[in-house]
Amino acid sequence: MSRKYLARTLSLAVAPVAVLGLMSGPASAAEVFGPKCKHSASSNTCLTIERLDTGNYKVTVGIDIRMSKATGDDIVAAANGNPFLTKIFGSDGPNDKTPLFTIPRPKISTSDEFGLSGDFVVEVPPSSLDEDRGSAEDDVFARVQMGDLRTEPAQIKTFESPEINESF
Ligand SMILES: [Ca+2]
Ligand SMILES: [Ca+2]
Repeated sequence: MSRKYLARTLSLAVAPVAVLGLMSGPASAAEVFGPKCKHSASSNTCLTIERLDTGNYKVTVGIDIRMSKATGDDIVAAANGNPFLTKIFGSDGPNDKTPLFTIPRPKISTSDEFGLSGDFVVEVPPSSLDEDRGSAEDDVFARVQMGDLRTEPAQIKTFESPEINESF
């Protein structure tokens, strides 16, 4: 390894620590769970949960569904601008899933690189994620449904993120 490369590697390794040092103020650093992503050849579905200084949680779901930009634009137009229905669920095993809340108003984009993409963000109180009351750990995941209304009947495709298992 050349000396120049080594020096660059060392400075890169040190940089993130310096940034973290600058960002952490007197308040405790924000706690982030995830992103937890389920990736396949045709889609990627991610869930991230971040504890805010207020005690609330910021819940973010992101999805990319592979297709051409043209197809994505057609699906969005056929659905009047929003083909998505996104909900956070609690899990108590494979046959026991309970919807907790919906995340409305996605930011939608289309591209040939990522296909049809949706970003969903909502801030909720801890009680919204406390699906196992009185127990230490809660099991939550995101379910995204995409409606393709170009055909009659409409086609609904369902995507799920992995679970985040934390005490909320
Ligand atoms: Ca549970
Ligand atoms: Ca709990």
